[in-house]
Amino acid sequence: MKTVVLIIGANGQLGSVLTTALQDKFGANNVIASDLRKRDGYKEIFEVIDATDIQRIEEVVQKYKVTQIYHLAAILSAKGEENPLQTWDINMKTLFNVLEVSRKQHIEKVFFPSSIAVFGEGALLDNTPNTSYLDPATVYGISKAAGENWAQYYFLKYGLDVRSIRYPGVIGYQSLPGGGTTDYAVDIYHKAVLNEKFDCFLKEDATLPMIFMDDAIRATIELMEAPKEAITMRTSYNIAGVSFSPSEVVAEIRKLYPDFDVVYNPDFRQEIASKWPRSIDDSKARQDWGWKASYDLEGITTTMINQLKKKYK
Ligand code: AKB
Repeated sequence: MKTVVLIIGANGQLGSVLTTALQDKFGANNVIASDLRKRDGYKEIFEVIDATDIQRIEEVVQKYKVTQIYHLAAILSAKGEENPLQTWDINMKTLFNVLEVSRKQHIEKVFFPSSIAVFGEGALLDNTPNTSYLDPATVYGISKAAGENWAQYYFLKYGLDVRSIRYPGVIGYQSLPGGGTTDYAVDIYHKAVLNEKFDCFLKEDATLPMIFMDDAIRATIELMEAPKEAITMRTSYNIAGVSFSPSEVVAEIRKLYPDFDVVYNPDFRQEIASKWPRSIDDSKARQDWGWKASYDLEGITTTMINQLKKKYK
C-alpha cells in the first residue's frame, strides 16, 4: 500500500523539519502538511486544519487516502501554565480526534510526541528510567502522561499502531520553538551569532536533557519504520541526546565567541525545569529499535553556529 502522511502541526519547530524529511522519504505528493494557518511560501500540499475539529481531520484523511498521521500540535510546558484548563482541553481534544479518526479510517500508523515533561518528583533525576512513576507538575506534562496512556489504550483495545517518543528539548537552526522550558537552548545560539547579550530564564546550573534536531528527526523516522513486533513500549519511549546546563553551553559558545555576554534571571520556568530529569535512560529504545544519538554538545554548537551564521549573513 502507498504511504500517504498527514502532519498535524506542520508549522511548528519539529513539524516544519519533519515535513521536509518525510517528503524526502515518501515524495512531496505523499505528504500533506497541515496547521491552523497556511505556512508562508510553502509550495507543496497544505491543508488548513484546526485539530479540535474532528470532521475537518476526517475530511482531509479521506480526501488524500492518508495512511499515517503525525500529530504534533500541542501547547508546550511554559505557555501551557498561562491557562491550564484551556491547555488540557486543546492537548487532549486534538489527541482524541486524531485517535478516533485513525481508528475509524483504519490508519496504519500514528505518531504521538510525548516529552520529558511527563516526569516529576517521583522519578529519579539522573538516568531517569523509561518506567518511572509519572507525577508531572505542569498541565502540559499531565496531558502528555495521559496521552501516552490513551495511545496504549487504543493499541490494546483497537489494535491501532500508535508510536511515541518522549522528546528532550529539541535544538535546531531551521525553526524556532515556542512556549517551552527548553527554548533557551535555541535562542542562546541566535543571540551569540547576532553578537547580542543573552538573558537566560534558567539558572546557570539547570542541567536538562536535550537533543539535536537531526537526531530527533532520525529517532522519529526510525521508530515509525521499526517492525511492529519490535515495539514493546506502547506508552512512549525515552530517548537521550545530550545533557547540559546553561553554563556549559555558554562555555562551548565562548570557544567561538569569547566575548559572549550572558545574564541569569531565572523565572517560573526554572521551577518547571527543576522537576525534570537531568539525564535520561534510553536503554529500551536502544534495545527495541536500535536508537543511538550522534550529536554531542560540541557538535551541536559548531553546527548551530555555522548554520545560523549563513542565515544571518
Ligand atoms: C518544553 O520545553 O515544553 C518542550 C518539551 C521538553 O517537551 N521543549
